[in-house]
Amino acid sequence: MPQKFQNFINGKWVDAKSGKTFENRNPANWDEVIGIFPKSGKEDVDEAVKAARFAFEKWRLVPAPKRGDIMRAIGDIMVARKEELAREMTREMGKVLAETRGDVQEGIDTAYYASSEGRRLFGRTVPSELPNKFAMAIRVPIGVGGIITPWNFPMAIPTWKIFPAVLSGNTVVFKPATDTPKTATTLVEIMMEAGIPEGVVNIVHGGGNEVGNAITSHPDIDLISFTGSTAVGKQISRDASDTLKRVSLELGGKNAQIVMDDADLDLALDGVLWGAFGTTGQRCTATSRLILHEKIYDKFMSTLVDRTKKLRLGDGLLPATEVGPCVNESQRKTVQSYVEIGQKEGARLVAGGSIARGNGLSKGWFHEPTIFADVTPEMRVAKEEIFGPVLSVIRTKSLEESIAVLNNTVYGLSSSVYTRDVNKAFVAIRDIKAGITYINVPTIGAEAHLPFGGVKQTGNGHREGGWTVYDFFTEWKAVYVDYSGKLQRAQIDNY
Ligand code: UN1
Repeated sequence: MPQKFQNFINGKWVDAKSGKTFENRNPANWDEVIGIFPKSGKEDVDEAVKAARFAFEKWRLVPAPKRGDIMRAIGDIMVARKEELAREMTREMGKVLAETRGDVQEGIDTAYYASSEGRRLFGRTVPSELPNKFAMAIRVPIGVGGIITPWNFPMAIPTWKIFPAVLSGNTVVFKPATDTPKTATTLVEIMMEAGIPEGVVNIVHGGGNEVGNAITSHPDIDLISFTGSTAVGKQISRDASDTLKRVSLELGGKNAQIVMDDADLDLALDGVLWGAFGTTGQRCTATSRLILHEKIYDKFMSTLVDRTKKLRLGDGLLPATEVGPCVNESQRKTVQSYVEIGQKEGARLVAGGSIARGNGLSKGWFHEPTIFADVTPEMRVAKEEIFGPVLSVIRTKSLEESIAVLNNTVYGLSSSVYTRDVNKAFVAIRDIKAGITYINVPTIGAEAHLPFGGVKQTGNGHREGGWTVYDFFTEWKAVYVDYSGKLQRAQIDNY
């Protein structure tokens, strides 16, 4: 019998009020049920928000360094359980073990960063324009946060949001993706074990239409942090506008790697293979376009195609596997539909293009790593996010043209340039429109202590990661203390 899981509301494990459930299966072997989870609705969200609102009044008064101590304890538990967590995550969403270990590591890094931020949360003191008057700005927590997360980084992304939210003194209602409810549940268990008080973190499982919508339109939720598709992000933005919630959106990408003719081609090749087919292309930072200088185009393509065809697909728990399955059937269908679109548009299919069959692959959502050559910037496969193992290759003549092609998208998350010419590198850093630019590094692999996020339709201007995420989860309060003992009128008595 598959294990049954519950929501966690106000410190108690509970079923959905409706009693409904949904199943979660292993994408590498759909016969294997990971667990049965509550299919919650608005009434469950209401309970969770009530608990979070109540808990907030106490939690906001706990000194931030003390909250940081709990974060450190969370990190310590994650370190001790890293291998077990990674295995559970690979079973649940399919990416290879080395990558789920990395995903846990990002969570650990985020926990320790949050722990140390408990002793910073810096405000500012500034001089007042009047004598005997003190002026400062301090950070204060905001209230209840709605946390809505995707399946592709089932540990790291929830931690990016929940740890800084909670460290800052907020409480949260957490809705994880329905493809990765188990990892999310384990994360909540770890937080409780480390000493997070009841009501501070609540988890409500279920779909976007029921649980997600109830969160984004809830009058008693103050902020929303969401990672997912641009279409859903726009809808959240609209829903949240009625109650003027603060909203942080991390959305789609159509990231490109440029390879100049002066680049170290072996390095660039390793980079694009990892960026395009690591995580089966299912990262918002994945390399979806390769922009190749014409002088090296043919040579680079022939090795790229060879190496791509040799990539070993399989269950991510097996040590030889390099590329895991797509997360579910609908994701694989999207990939298949783009393979058709690319061919109809006249792109040349040079690797992959089909559902992967063969030993050990028949019961999973596997798709071959796929490359389209001779793609032009106007094709849909050059512009739209696919979120799967598909790479579109575009030929260019110069750095300027390469940057123009790279910028020719509504998205602006990650970008990469391979060159040995420092002048070219700095022109690229200046002119590329993206939240992240890598030089001689693939488009994936952001570190947890730097700002993470994108420009244009990749987001709405906020950043996760590092110190920047604390700007989202705190409000600035300006404080003036007049110790002159008399009424001093600013802008009037002093001028
Ligand atoms: C994502 O795909 O949503 O930079 C996050 C990276 C990872 C995070 C990806 N550290 O590729």
